[in-house]
Amino acid sequence: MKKITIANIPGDGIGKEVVPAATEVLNTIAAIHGGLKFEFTEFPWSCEYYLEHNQMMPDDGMERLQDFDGIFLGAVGNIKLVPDHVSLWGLLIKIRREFEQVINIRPAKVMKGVKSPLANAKDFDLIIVRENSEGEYSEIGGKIYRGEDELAIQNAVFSRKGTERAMQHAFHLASKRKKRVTSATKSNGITYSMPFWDSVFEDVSKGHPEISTDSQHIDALSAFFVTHPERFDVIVASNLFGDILSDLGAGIMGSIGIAPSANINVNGKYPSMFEPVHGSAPDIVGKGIANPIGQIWTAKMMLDHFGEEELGNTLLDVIESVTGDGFLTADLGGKHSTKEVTDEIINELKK
Ligand code: GGG
Repeated sequence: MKKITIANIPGDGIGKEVVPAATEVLNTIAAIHGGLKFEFTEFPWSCEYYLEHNQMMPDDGMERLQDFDGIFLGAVGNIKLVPDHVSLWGLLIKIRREFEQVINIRPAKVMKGVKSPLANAKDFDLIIVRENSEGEYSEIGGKIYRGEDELAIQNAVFSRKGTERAMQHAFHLASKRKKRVTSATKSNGITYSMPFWDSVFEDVSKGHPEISTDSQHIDALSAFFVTHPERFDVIVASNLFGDILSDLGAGIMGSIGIAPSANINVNGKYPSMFEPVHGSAPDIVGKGIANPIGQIWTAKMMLDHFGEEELGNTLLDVIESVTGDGFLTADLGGKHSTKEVTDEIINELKK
């Protein structure tokens, strides 16, 4: 029996609704498989936890997470209770940084039965590999002066090691797909970091002659993303470019409620963390209408990560057959509840 230990952190808002839904789906998959067992341990760390304890997780929180195989997170944030910079940096970003989850993978695909704002939506099926630890989101910089002389400086940091590992991961993913990697650059405008990014991409490409490559400036790439989505398979991007592109991808998918993501620790020293792209959505909490697909698709990414790609692909096929049959929550223009969509996915899995 293959046992996989998972730390469940439902977090805030609809995280508490969609994590149990996706956990039920994973338990169903394990039961059907027979040789696989998930052992879930739930942690109540959230903004409500903060109100009681004045911190988002206990002092030994990271040690308690360290020995799990993976972390399955819902959403973090409730600005009515705790400022976002406190809740996010105290839990979500803390885990990403301290567990060296240096790569963020965000697939984007228009599912059957889902209306996309894109006319040629059926060709939209790609993966964005976002460098997750440095780039434009370094915490290096400062502010000086006041009034009309006020000045803010933010440095972007691109290390060879960080850039290379994101690119290597993109090539690895492309080798299992259409064997194409596009690099998002802006070396015609950003004069040090982006030419460096391009040269690392050239070096990494040489080690993967079986993969076709191209490099596009982020502005043109964003336009092609919409007009010629068939040109893309795996896109590797810096922290900022990847962040923007993946939200564009989520928009094209029809709803941020279905977008999944994985934060990967590449050296295997710490657990990776799997979370949907969406936040806690306080406006729909408790109504039973949250879209569970972002979290369930995230569960598929977790299956892939643990070497269960066949099961992961089956789960994605089932999700698509359920959306194709019109089981859609309100964010996708449907009338079905979280429970109805989840139950239908479970019923389909059992067939
Ligand atoms: N699963 C992604 C996540 O929780 N992101 C944090 C975030 O965006 N928080 C703000 C919010 O939930 O509204």
